[in-house]
Amino acid sequence: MRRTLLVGDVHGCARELDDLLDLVRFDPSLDRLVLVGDLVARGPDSRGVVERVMELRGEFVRGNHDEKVLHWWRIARKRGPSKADAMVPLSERHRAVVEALSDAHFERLAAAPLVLPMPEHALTVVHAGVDPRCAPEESPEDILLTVRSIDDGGEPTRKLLPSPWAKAWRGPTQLVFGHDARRNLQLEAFATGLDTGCCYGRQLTALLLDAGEALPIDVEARRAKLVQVQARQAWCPTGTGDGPE
Ligand SMILES: [Mn+2]
Repeated sequence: MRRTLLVGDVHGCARELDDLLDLVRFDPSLDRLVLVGDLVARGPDSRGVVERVMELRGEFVRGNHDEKVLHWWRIARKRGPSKADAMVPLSERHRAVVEALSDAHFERLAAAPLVLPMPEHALTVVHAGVDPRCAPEESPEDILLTVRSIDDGGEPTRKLLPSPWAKAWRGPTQLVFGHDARRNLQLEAFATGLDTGCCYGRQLTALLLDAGEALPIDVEARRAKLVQVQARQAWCPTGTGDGPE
């Protein structure tokens, strides 16, 4: 039976991605792999993750970490690595990623959209979220890549505040997203957050849907579609900032 596996933020955790694929007995000749972005950084093997996704012809939306290393690469390719270093200062974890990836890997990341509609499953994939006042396709790039909350003035922000954007999103589109490991699994009326902090030693979480199956609107029915593997270890310390790092 053909299925779609929608995977939360992998962040370089290639072994856990393999564990998840094994758990569901993923069949690359039949099944479809889709990721919510942030394939790279934090974990031990960003290159392995990108390679696996390319081998399996996986699809994904670009995450903020993917975009960070792409920003460096776009400049490096045209003007050289030292110009890129001057214009896009990299943290140690992003430096390790740009050193590990080949041009072919970067080209695959660069080809990923910010919004991936999946009408077959009555859902749309984004990395971080949307401005709940507009349709996903109309949300600004920065919001799609980094939003976490709605502030007191009603504006979307990357900060971790008491109101998650996902509670404010009233559909009608069901959104599947990642990015927000500190909130962990989120099952809202019209949004499902899959970042359960694998790179921090928690879990890698996915939704497993049959071909043509709409994402269940009922929260408990949706929960029944989740599959999860435990991280092999904590690969990086838990983040503290609200920034893009
Ligand atoms: Mn992210």
